[in-house]
Amino acid sequence: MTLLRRSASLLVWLLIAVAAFGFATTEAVAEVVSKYGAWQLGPQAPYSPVAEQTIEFWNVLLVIIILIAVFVLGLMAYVCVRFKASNNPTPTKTTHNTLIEVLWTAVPVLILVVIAVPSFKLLYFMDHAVDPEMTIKVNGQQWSWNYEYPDDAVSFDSLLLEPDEIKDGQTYLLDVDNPLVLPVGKRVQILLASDNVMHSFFVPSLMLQIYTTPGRTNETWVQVTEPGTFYGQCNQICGTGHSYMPIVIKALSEADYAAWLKKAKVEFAMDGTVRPVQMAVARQPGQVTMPVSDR
Ligand SMILES: [Cu+2]
Repeated sequence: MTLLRRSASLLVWLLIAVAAFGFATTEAVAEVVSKYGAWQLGPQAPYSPVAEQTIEFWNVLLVIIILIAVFVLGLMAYVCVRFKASNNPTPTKTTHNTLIEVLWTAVPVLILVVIAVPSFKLLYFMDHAVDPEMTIKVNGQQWSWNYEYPDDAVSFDSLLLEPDEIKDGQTYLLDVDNPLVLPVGKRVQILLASDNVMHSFFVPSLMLQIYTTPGRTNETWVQVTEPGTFYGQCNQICGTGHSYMPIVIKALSEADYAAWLKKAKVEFAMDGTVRPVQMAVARQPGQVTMPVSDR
């Protein structure tokens, strides 16, 4: 009996060990899938140099903000107790104190100057790619995104997947038919414009957030650090189809990217014609998403 019990418990432990090893290996091979989780607090994990530096700066600001909030709260609590009528029956008639007034002006200014230094450094760092290795053109449309690879004459629309097109592991309103595919580790210059109204190209885990504006070209850059899928959305209220133009960036290793590009050059070859400007199309009452022909 004991022998039976012992071998049963041994078997259970063996199964647990195998399961744990299985999890560990899938964990190591699994690619990054970056989207907001349920009950998530704070920003998404960073997967680009700009995102990494932004999160570092965000953490520094968090410490400064908490220190200031605790200091002000403590000061208020002290004043409430120390100077309440029962503890301080005859209040002083003081109205000015030069030292304190200079201090409460100078100290906040100093704090802002200290914050401004890393803030400007980061702003200039994220402004544009230094020596970009490739260029992507992003065009906002009503209501989808168009991606263009000018160096390779590749261009395609990226359309929302309708509920009946969603497969296992995909999310309605986040997944698209053709994601923007990028090679991992390459410094990519991104030029953005719009066909019609203002949109905003927003991918939080890569810290991309920039307007696409009709009639002008904006610039940003990205260098994805890990292979994976990174989700974002248009976050400028741009019209009735605003919720139906998510962004998916798929980062592939150099070899996988080369293989994708070879296929894309056939499937998404630019024919040299200029795309017509799309006009806004009113939706029918009760219609949930834009018909594909109108996007
Ligand atoms: Cu939009």
